Amino acid sequence: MSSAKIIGSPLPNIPWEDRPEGCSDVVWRYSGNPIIPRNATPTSNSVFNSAAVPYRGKFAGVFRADTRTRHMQLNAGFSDDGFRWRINPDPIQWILDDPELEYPHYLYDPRVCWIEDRYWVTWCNGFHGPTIGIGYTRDFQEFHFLENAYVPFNRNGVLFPRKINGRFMMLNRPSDNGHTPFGEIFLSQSEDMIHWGRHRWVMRPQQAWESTKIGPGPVPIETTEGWLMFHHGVLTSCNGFVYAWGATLLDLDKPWKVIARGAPYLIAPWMPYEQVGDVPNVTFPCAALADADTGRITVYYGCADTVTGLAFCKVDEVVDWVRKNQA
Ligand code: BMA
Repeated sequence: MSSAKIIGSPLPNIPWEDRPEGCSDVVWRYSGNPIIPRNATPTSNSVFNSAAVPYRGKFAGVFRADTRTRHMQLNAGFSDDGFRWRINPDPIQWILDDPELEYPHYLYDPRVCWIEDRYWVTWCNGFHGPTIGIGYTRDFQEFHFLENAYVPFNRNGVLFPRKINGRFMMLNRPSDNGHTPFGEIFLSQSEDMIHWGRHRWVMRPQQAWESTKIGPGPVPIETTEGWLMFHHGVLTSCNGFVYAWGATLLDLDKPWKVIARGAPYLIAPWMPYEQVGDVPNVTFPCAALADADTGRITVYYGCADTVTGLAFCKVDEVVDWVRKNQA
């Protein structure tokens, strides 16, 4: 068994449920899934692919709460325990620091990442096609939209939770304007969160379950054995896309270098709430909480583009699994 430990803060109130008896899976689902229903606000069509973080002893987050006009928007939300969420009925009103910036045409698949002094928010931003928008908040009330990191098209901008070698780093997934039939993971670097360059290639689809495209999921978790990255992978079946997720270890100093990659998926759409919804057969992780004291990790993932679920694992077990299940 690996002795991997989380490098980070304790989170004694991490939402948690022990692995069910008789289950030998490395990652297991919460028995109360889904935790957020599609009608969590009076006007929401669906609440999924969303990001939660520890906030002032409790939890806060940025939620993809598509409306009943099917507009894609982000709403802030709050929780005492990480399980039961109050999602604001109104979307985030972005403050544009540069008036020449265009107000986001649409917003989806947010990630939230605490770095140094604030919560950074990244999302897939409508800017004449999808690209990565970057904003920040300190209190989940006032949100500033800083800039688009890239020209279109890109999806899945995922920051690392600290500077590495003096630079901010962001995993991302160049794409096209539609339901992209390809996708590999890249990493871009920045000194100021505005200008992104020094692009490095990270990895391509490898296994059948991810053969169409892959993309980064939650903010990577720093461990004693490397950055633990969960990623989603997409298979094209005779009946459409199937979204599952797996895990990879990245080098701590050069996080574009893969140390070890688990070949099988960890979670795939097996449950009815993952198989039935607005987009069938989707499990899509966007956030993870981690407790450095116990090694517990809790993942928030979107289910069938409709509701939000939780899954659990332990850092030593998942790192061990990645190392033992390489292709
Ligand atoms: C992707 C994004 C995700 C979504 C997935 C499945 O391209 O739009 O938000 O979960 O497709 O529909």
